Amino acid sequence: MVTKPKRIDILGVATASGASVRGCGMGPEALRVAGLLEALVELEHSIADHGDLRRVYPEISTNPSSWRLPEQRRADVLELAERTSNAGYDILSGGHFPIFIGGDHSIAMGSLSAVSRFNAEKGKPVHVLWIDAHADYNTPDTSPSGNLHGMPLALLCGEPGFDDNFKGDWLGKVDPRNVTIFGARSIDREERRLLQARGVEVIDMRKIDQTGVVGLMQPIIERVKAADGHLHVSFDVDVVDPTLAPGGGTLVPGGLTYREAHLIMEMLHDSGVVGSLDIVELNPFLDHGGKSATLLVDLVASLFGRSVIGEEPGPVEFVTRE
Ligand code: 6HN
Ligand code: MN
Ligand code: MN
Ligand code: MN
Repeated sequence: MVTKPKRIDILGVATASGASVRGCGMGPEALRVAGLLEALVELEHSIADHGDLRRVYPEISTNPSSWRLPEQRRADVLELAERTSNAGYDILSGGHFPIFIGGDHSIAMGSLSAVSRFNAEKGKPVHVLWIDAHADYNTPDTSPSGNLHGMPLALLCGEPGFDDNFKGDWLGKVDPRNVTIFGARSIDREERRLLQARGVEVIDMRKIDQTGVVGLMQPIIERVKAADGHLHVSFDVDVVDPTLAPGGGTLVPGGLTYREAHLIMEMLHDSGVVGSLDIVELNPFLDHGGKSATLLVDLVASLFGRSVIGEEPGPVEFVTRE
């Protein structure tokens, strides 16, 4: 059993600029409509909703086949990464638990930067659990698509290939040996080489099939506990099987079952080591009647203590919108 975090702060980052498929900019609102705040209040957490960071596009795309041009989307990603990093850092400095709701996975350039900057000052090691069908460890040199949502982990792990626009006070750093990718089933050729060279742990779906979630999660949790570390969980909706979560732009068959996904969150709750969370890649335009959004809200509830048997609820301190 775990003490409740001080206060949970929700920060939306309403963007799809890291992806080539539009729609996940609507993700934060869909998660709210699916009852994210209410689920946390129901569990008697105190929460604050900071609303959404978004970029007001200074120009209309003239590209008929796509939407915004690659260089425009890159400018969006960079601006939002800086703003997310700074806003996330302020939330952590206030002693609160940030939930970053996307938005495509490029928002983790900002969220993970906030987490790593904050903990570096405290001398606390950051561990990352990247729950995703993909590894998101491409660089501009290895990426087959050029899409920035496939690159946030590589950027944070200090991989070469990113130009100076990707540097700045906002950018944090993560040790690749403290990163575990969980649920992978689509990794690009050069990306796989990089992961192996850096010692990133990759738990693919085959390992999950053979060993099961419990035996794979336990050592991850123990390692963070032994290091007295901060665990950042980055949850990409496409890790779940597409039959259960169709609301994503880069779906891959053969994903987590409903119970596997919940069990991961339940174990993480009980571990008490999670200090921050991303919920990303939800595309309400592709979702089926809110199915994926609802599943994500239920998974967040599991991470924050929802259980069938129930537990002693703590007091509600306050609920605010900022
Ligand atoms: N995501 N590896 C592919 C790429 O384009 O780099 C897919 C990335 C998907 C990213 O799902 O967050
Ligand atoms: Mn991802
Ligand atoms: Mn993915
Ligand atoms: Mn199973």
